[in-house]
Amino acid sequence: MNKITLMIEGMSCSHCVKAVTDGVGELAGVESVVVDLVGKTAIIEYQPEKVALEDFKQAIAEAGFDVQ
Ligand SMILES: [Cu+2]
Repeated sequence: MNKITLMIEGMSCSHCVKAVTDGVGELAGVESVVVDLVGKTAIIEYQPEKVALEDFKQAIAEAGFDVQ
């Protein structure tokens, strides 16, 4: 299991947090997602053989936000 912290720009409310959490959370191999609206972070625990940084970036972009 790996753990990564991403910086996310553009989240402004709990709906944004939910969009990011759901978008990343539905990826195969993701064990947990904790999004901090104030800190602008997402802490993701994942199985590195199944999913990678590019997948997180894509899912977050599809939710409408940028990874720094
Ligand atoms: Cu929002």
